[in-house]
Amino acid sequence: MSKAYPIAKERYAAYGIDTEKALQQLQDFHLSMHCWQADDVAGFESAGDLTGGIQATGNYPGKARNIEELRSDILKAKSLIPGTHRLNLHEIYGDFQGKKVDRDEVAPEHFQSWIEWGKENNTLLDFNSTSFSHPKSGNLSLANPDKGIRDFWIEHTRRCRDIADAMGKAQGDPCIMNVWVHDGCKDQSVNHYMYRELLKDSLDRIFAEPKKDMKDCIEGKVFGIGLESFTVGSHDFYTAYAAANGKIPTIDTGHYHPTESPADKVSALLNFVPELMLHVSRPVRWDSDHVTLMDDPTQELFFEIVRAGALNRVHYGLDYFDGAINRIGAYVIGSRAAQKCMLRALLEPTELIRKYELEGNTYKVLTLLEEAKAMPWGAVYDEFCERCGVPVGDAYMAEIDRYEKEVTLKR
Ligand code: RNT
Ligand code: ZN
Repeated sequence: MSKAYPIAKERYAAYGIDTEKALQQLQDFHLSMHCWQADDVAGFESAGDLTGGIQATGNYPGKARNIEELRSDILKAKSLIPGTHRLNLHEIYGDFQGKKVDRDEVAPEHFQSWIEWGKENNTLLDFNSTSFSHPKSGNLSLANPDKGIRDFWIEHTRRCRDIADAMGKAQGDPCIMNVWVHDGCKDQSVNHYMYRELLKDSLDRIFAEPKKDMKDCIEGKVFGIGLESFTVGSHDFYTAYAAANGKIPTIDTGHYHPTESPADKVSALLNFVPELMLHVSRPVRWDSDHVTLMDDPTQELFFEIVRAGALNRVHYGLDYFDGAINRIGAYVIGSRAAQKCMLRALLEPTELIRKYELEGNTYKVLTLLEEAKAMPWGAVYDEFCERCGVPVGDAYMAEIDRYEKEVTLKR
């Protein structure tokens, strides 16, 4: 145990906060690590370009080129992140054994080896359908007026639900499946209503079959690159759809207007939908998917979840893909940052602050919020790392550098 932890424990105890309880809660806090940081969202299907309004920039050497390398990188990252975490797979990361398996042909068998890998490595799996980077993607998939193309993507997404259900069943814990489609228009369009009607109809058909072992999430956004003028699946569209159909909205923190607060959506949405999925990311000027940091918007998001008493109503996915830096480092930094934000929220003397607020004593509210910022939460996080047997503080850099030298730079 570090010398700082007992002091931190005492300081928090003075506010009635039990750091041991917070450490236990942090142990029960599972991130869903996105597999796509390891290879800049390339997947194993083809060597085609990344399309669908998203973009990974940077050419840092050593990205994972196949399923073995990807698994090795994920395990390396996990070994440097305290706690136990899930893995979030996209459909294009199936174990296709070198065969061409089109998106409307994919089936649970292509994820059997992932299911086994998950079991062997104590990692629960989540899943995503994949509408981007495919010849039939174009600007419109599930909202495409061309029936053939629309049916193709409906079939794909239905099959993805079968896969997610098989994963959930095998792991004895629901697989959280996210549907994000890029559908939109680059320029002016007078058919907004029609596109949204088509998307709604596609979703109705996709979700028609009830599933036991998976949960459906739907993710909106403001715009995609090359699709700047109109997004079919906007925040309002999916919020209304989720509320009307008991589905889970996905809040991607990069998918809102720059002055809009994703954190403020937590308490609004949770009054109408059962659960939330998060894609924690860091937009820089646009939906750029930079590595998650302990910045104000991220911190505010976790405060809102804890203050709403909604810890168990949220699924904590990460979603960033920076091709410009060491990719293992990206995983470790972003995952630890999300955990630190969660820990700070767990250590907030919320009940006391609530009391002052209800008494109308704003100066005391502000005092406690300000003082909490300088409380020794870092010592509690270090203690968490130590108890989990992972490097404390920046000590993980040595292992990342070793792995880079011995493994990724040799690719
Ligand atoms: C794109 C969405 C989506 C993707 C991943 C790869 O804007 O955020 O979640 O980032 O599915
Ligand atoms: Zn996302």
